[in-house]
Amino acid sequence: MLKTHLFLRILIPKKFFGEVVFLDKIKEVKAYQVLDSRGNPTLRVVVKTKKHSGYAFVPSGASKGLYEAAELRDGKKAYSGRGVEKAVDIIKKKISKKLKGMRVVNQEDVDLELKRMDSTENKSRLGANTILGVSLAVSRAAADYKKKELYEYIAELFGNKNKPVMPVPQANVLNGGEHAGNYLKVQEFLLLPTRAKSFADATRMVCETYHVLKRIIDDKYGVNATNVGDEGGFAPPLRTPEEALDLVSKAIARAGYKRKIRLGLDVAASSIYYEDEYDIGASFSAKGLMRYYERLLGKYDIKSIEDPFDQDDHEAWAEFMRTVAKQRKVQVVGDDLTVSSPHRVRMAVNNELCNAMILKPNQIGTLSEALKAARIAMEAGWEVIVSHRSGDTEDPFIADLAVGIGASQIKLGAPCRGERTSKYNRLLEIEADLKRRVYAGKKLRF
Ligand code: 2PG
Ligand code: MG
Repeated sequence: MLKTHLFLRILIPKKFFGEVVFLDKIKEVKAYQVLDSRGNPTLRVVVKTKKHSGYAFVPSGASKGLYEAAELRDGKKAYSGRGVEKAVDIIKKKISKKLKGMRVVNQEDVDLELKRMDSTENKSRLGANTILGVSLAVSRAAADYKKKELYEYIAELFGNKNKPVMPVPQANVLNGGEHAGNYLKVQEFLLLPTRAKSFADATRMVCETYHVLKRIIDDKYGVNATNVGDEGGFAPPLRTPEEALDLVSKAIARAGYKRKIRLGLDVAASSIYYEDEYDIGASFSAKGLMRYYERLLGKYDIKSIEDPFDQDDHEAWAEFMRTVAKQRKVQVVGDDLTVSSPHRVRMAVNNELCNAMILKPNQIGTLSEALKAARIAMEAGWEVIVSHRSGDTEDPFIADLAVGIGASQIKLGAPCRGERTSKYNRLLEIEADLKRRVYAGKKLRF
């Protein structure tokens, strides 16, 4: 390789050398204002080299953490201020020029350059959405250049040499909180098919339970109650977490998957925290909420709780970990708490605030930083749950991300609506193509 390089160096005039040898150099970065699943504008970015290209869509959350990197929105009349034309302009006029000539295989260099150009703590100058679109599209272009599947290339970037692991889906089948027009305060009721044989088997279990749940809701609340929320889960007129948990538990049992599908909650507690009180249907102090969770854990087959407390209520997180989580062996997941930031994950590891994290690249803005956050978490023995956003697109990037880094779980909504099924479908394809792989359900502690 080195010899060929030297040989070419002698033959080719200096100014054309890089051009000929490095076919992975960025020629152009294109950007488009398109739509997300809520009918809000978002970005599609395309990175082009001479012969290769990569694209990415940017998702957007509703229940965002206080410490997430900032999205850039136009703030004009069009689309109620949510347009992303400014971001499109920045990519076309500034980023494309700056990155021209950089190599798509140098992900960290590209991400560092993007961070340098932005130069703010929370990526507010260029916008985390702007930066992320470019960062992810660069990685796809690199995979294309290397003739690798995206998950294979991500595994290489992450240094993951293990046998491929297919993640356990966390399927959000009942939507509440900021994702639905009902009074349910807990945002997500999740199916975790841990005892499946494969991802395909897990998908089947989720789909069958989802359809049984639809019939149960129809019988009890009528057909109007079977419409779906932002993540494809049903959004019936429920008020208390118990009502929701009763419905889901019944559906699991009726579908024949008792103890094979466990339950998860995303309380998204930062959205229900007002002046030291949590409004989860009834009002609780942090201590009261802990006791309430304990009762729920005793009554239902709940194995995972995401954002059980506010992002700044660290004392409650730590106490919950020391007491309830320890006794009950429950997975305590940081999302708004950790915001996929290496710095915040490190803080949560040091203070033992949780034992798992949600990984959403758009919370932090570059692929390199998201990978770094996942690495810190895995080294601490945490589970990593790669996740969609409530406003998502047809881009299945997170499916490849989960397999690439060997995440044990992926949160991808209900098996309903195209922006959700695109992730299931990509994982089904990856699994079918892989000769050797394991299903992560076997390795989980619950
Ligand atoms: C969450 C997410 C995804 P949002 O809280 O985990 O389910 O919701 O994208 O609205 O932040
Ligand atoms: Mg969450």
